[in-house]
Amino acid sequence: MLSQLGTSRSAGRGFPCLLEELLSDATATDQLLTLPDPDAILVLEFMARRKALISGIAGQDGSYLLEFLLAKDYEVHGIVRRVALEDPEHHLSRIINHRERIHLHPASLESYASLHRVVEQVLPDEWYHLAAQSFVSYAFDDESSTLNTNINGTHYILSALKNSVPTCRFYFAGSSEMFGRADEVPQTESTRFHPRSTYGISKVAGFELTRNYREAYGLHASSGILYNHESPRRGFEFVTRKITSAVARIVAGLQKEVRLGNLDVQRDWGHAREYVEAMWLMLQQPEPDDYVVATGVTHSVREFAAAAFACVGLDYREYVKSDPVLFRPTEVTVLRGDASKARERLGWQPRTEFRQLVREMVEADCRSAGVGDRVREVPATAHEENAHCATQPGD
Ligand code: NDP
Ligand code: GDR
Repeated sequence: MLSQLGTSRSAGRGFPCLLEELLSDATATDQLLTLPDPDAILVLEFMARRKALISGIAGQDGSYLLEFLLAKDYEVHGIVRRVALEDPEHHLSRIINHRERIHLHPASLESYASLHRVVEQVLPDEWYHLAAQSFVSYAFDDESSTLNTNINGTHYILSALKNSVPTCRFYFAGSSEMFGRADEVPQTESTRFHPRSTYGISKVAGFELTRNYREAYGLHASSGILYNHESPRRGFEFVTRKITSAVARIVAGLQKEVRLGNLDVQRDWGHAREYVEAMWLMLQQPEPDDYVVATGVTHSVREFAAAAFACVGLDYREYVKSDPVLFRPTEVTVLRGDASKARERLGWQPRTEFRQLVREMVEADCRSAGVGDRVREVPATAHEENAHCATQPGD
């Protein structure tokens, strides 16, 4: 039986099932006992290798999470849309380097059948549900598809897990956009939700579905209420990457200016690489729960632009234009999270400061544009000294 473990595992049978079979098979147990220690340990390690499934594996967070899980020796599976498998160069650029080490499955949030099939094939130990229509502005252009994709997709996954592998631990990617026009600053897990877009509404629905499956069916289902987190892998439509890629193109002489919307909104920006660690920590807790994940420090879009242009010695005021066409019909003017619970219970805290994050993004974009040598050290500017803090990270 020991020799069959490999086949059984690739056929998608989970650790508890294999262990049960092994213990009920006297010959296999005897065989294991006679193996030299290192071999027996190898076999047990192989069997204990946990299986994680990431929906949205090809997105910013999915790409960091898969690297984090591979480093922890997980067997990593991911869901991508079929078109991504057909055209990996364009759709899988963030994860292409890991293609040989992960298992990709075609499925769509719009299709219960496709998600159910993947659940049955993989029988995961942990599911990180990151896939979503994640661009808030787009939610104003197409409310129905945002609601359908985000709400139904979450429901389909929870339902498939309940039916096929109820022991699987589940993470839902909630968002600070659920707070929207918040009654208080900073926001905690008990702040009332007041979403300002169908995106925010869809995330509140996903959050409530997750809570309901936890309470009704005993699923180990947790939600992270994550604030904006960025990186050089951020999509180009989000304001931070729009700014840093514009900086690089302007320096390279490919663009003259960048048009943004409301420059005065404030966000609590952290680094994506650190935020995926919080997701994992949530699923390692004995009990499922919900956690705010944030830095506790806010900056305005204007401050982000000033810091980004300063990295290449330019004054943002000469290049950034605020265009009312790009304002949102309902804006969330300020978001700042209080991650005390995550710090106390998960031992999580942010490590990258605002200026480091901006610089890392500008540097990466400038390198890609062939003007990496233009990035320089920038002293803290007045803008950054004016950062709005209710709680300093690490307090
Ligand atoms: P991305 O937009 O980078 O990634 C989202 C992923 O979801 C993409 O890989 C996308 O695939 C996939 N996806 C979208 N629609 C579908 C669909 N119908 N079927 C299958 N897959 C689909 O987002 P992030 O990585 O930044 O965020 C991850 C999650 O966290 C999202 O749910 C987001 O809403 C949430 N979140 C993000 C925050 C942030 O600041 N980054 C903050 C709080 C919450 P494709 O490439 O094919 O479109
Ligand atoms: P957000 O991120 O909507 O917070 O959602 P985004 O970067 O799109 O906007 C942040 C703030 O900047 C303002 N803004 C602009 N935004 C964009 N995209 N383009 C512009 O030109 C521009 N000018 C000003 C916006 O109005 C907004 O106030 C992100 C996503 O990752 C969500 O999935 C996630 O849930 C939230 O963060 C937390």
